[in-house]
Amino acid sequence: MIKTPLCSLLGIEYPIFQGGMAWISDGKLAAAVSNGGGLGIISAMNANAEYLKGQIDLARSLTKKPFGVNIMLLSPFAEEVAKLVAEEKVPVVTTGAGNPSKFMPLWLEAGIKVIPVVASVGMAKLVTKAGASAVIAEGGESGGHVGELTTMVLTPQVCDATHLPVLAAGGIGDGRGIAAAFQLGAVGVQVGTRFLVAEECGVHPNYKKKVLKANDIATMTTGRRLGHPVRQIKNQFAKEYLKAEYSSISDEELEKLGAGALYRAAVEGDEKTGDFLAGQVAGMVTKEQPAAEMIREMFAEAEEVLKGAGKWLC
Ligand code: TUI
Repeated sequence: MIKTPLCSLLGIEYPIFQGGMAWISDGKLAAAVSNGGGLGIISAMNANAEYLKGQIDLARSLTKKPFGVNIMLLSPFAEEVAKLVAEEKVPVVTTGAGNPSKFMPLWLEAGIKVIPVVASVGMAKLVTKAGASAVIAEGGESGGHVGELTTMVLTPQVCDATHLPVLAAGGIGDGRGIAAAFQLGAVGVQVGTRFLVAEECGVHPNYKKKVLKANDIATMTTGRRLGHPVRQIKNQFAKEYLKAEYSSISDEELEKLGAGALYRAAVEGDEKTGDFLAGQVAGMVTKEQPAAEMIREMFAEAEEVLKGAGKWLC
């Protein structure tokens, strides 16, 4: 059995979070992960409070276990969803793509455990001071909005910079990755891309197919010109977007080009014009299975790896 301080902090069986993936991580997927002993997380993405309330109610109808909500700080609805999670007293809030400090007093007042995703040591120190319960150190191997550092170098530096429990994220999709994260000092992991092919995940079947078919070099990043690099599976959309970034079109035109592309991938399954956000882990995800089975399998493998961790010592 692998038990870490994260399990007792949150009342979960396995120290694993399911990443809040926009248009993908809904109440049904979050409940399945929580019922499997991890922490399921609903993505508030770019949606309003009414949508999020519906997903929170759905999760509560499917599980009695704790779950979380991820708030993407670049969302135009960040303010209203921040208020909603406080009213609803959601047990855990994770944040992404920015500095959550301005919402922290509201969430802490509501008794919420706030666990921000950070991509740098500076942000880890800042959220530690602001009252976070733990931090997620996310390397650029992950899907969606990514930072510059890899999980391998970011995780130990974040562990050195904070007394809080640290979860590693980015590039983790099996038990070997979990064991490696623990060796870097993490006491938990966040996994996105592998849960995208969970049976309970309602993303369009074409999205799952793309992840299952992906190899080691199937992803690429775009978005550096606008300051928000995003990792996705290479396809017509991603290649055209990258070309446009290096052309003379205006930033406004470029933004327009990206609008709705994730929706076209996740909801409509449009293989050409959709933007299939995914982490580098896509290259090692090979089968669709129930979320609970994924969790059991990953931790059984991590245990085996950790038991053999001293095998090269002489
Ligand atoms: O947020 C994510 N992943 C995402 S958000 C998203 S929607 C989006 N689409 C286009 C452009 C931007 C966003 C799709 N996937 N992951 C968590 C994450 N947070 N990764 C990196 C960070 C991060 C980056 C900078 C956290 C804090 C941060 O601070 C910067 C600062 O100093 O404000």
